[in-house]
Amino acid sequence: METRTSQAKSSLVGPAPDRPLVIVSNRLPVTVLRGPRGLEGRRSSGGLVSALEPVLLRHGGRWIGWAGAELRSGEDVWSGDRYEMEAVRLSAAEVNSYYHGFSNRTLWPLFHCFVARTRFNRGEWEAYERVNARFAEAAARSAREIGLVWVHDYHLLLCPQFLRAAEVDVPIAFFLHIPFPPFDIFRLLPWDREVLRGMLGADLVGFHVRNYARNFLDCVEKLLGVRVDRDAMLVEYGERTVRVGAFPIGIDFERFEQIALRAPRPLSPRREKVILGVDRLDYTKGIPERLLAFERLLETHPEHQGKVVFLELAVPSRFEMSEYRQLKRRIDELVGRINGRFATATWSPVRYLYRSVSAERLAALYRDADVALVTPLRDGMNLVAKEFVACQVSHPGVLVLSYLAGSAETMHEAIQVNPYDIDATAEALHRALTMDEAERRSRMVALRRRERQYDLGAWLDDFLRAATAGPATLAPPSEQDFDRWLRPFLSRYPLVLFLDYDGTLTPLVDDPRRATLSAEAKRLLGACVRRRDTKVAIVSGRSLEDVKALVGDDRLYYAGNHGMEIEGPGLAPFRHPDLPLYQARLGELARKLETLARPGAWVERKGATLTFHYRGVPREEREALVARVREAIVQSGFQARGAHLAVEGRPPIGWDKGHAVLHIVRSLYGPAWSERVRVVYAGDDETDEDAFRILSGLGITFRVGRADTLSAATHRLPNVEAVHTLLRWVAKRPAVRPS
Ligand code: ADQ
Repeated sequence: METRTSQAKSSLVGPAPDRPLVIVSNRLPVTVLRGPRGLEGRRSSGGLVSALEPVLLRHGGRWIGWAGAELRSGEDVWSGDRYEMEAVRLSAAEVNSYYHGFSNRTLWPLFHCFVARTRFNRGEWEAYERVNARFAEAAARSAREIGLVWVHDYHLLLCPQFLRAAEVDVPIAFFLHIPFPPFDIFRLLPWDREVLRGMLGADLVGFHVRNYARNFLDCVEKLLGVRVDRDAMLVEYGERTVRVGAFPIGIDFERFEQIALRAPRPLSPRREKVILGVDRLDYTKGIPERLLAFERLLETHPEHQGKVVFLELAVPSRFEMSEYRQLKRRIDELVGRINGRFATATWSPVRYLYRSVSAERLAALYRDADVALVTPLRDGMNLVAKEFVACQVSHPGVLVLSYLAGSAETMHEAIQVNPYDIDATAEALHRALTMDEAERRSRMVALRRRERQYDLGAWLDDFLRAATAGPATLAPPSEQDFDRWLRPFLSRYPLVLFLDYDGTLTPLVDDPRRATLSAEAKRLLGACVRRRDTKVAIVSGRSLEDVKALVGDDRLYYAGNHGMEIEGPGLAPFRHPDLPLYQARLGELARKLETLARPGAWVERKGATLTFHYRGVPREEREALVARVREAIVQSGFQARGAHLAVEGRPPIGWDKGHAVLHIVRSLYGPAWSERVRVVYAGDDETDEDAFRILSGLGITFRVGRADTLSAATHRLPNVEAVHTLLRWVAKRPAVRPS
């Protein structure tokens, strides 16, 4: 059984947070219409409203969302009894591109694994970004003196990141109501990384079931290279640790049960058994497949003919989209065909209602049904299965449930089916219709107990407690982590380990002249290079002489000046052949920059390149100074590149740390080096990105530092200590025998 919901059944809406909160969702709990007498509000009846309104009624706060009408300024905030509502204004074009377009034609089908129905359109993506930013702006304005901002669902995946950028200083939580797809489906989205970064703006990212949470962790690890802890469900992102969790939503069980107990009962006993289907009319719900399974039942078990009816209740949904209109036509045809084929003068096998029904009528239908046929082709959770169970207050019926619904992860006592398998679903229906009462009762009792216990209140308690639990931290990378990342890749090959110096082997310090290597780092480097199967190269922006002196071990390889000068054991010393061409001009540039130096700024001459340091210059003077330094560098025909509180001037030679890596491995192992040796690279600097890009697909690369900086590296490490752990693993790993 799913045990995430640790607190059993509680009062509707639990303890945390004790301050008001802001809920952000695509739709507000009212739909506003502009009628002849001005604006009129109609209460929305969706599941999201009934699930979330109790929190705002209890704690107060504000609900931010789209009202469904084009509003003018001044018309967009209302106060209710306990909370306020604020409408985000969207133009008709934005509704088209953000809502009908990117939300419902890209994310909805893709996240439900309907790849062939998914459309990718850059214009719609850009509108989605803009609208998400607007929702976040509205939420950020309201996010003062509150306990939490809680963002909902696939329409607003980028909203948490925009809130974070707006420096909202209360916890930000996000909950996804639909599935999160597996990595190989998710990566089809051209904006896959952007979406993940958007979601990771939150402190807590919640899903219905563990499987979706695991898919998310896979995607985050593989696409962003960030560290995740699968057991504790944590992601290291920037300077924060994001919690990820499974929170299976429940229903207001008691309310459904009470309505079912009170709802009028049929006057005479029914002649036929009833199979019930209840859905929003959506292609994910598997309505045609369900009709086909019922038809197959009548073919293969003709004894049910005349004795069973299938009642399908479908609420109209997204009728503006042609695929939904097509689906409706297909269902109409199937209903017609099955009735035409099997109906008699006194019996029609399928009854089909295309409308919404009242809560009371719905509860009575659930109560009196013999079988609920809930067979979505994919569904985040599916509340219908839970509502059916809550309303089973008379004779026990049977739940036939698709294993592709999130609810199947906990509703074990249902008869679970593959909804694509028409024969198997027909057989499951036969089994349900002929199941004896003792078995039906045992199954229903267990299903009801669980849903009563893990109801909507328990879900809210559980989520809000996690959302306001305070910061989490991921354990630092361990040798086991490196074992997992590196051992399969290294296999039985020798290793060349490339390391940047400042910020990678030693912490960044204010004065680079004081960045000495610790005794422990020296010892670890020594332990690595003592191995016959391992070579270590230091690749730095410092001059070759400087970095060699700082490390002080001549068993290592050194690439200075971003790789323009290289030396090491068994390697012919390398100086880029074009360097002499720039020597005189570099001297002139150094003199020019020296005229710009002042207290707290100085020029470092590094032979092939130079660096203008300005770390001691007062903050307010830096911007103007950097602009002048850059201008001088560019005017002299050199390239200016930003570094840590410094600007570097480099000759315009197409050569960087990536080229240096290739030069070293090719010189040592020949052009087919990738068949003889494995390469691992760790660096913390923008200039290391050149090496990460060149090594993509060829090596394993680690970007050291904040995990939310963009990087081409395959993995992230938080700090210098983690690099030392890498060295410890390299020094200790099983030896490779020379082949
Ligand atoms: P939905 O896709 O809307 O929700 P679901 O969970 O089944 O799917 O909820 C449908 C709701 O509509 C139920 O409360 C049901 O009672 C009601 N309904 C359906 N047909 C009706 C009818 N004819 N008349 C009246 N009411 C009707 C999304 C996700 C789900 C997830 C929920 C909640 O797609 O997977 O369970 O959010 O997170």
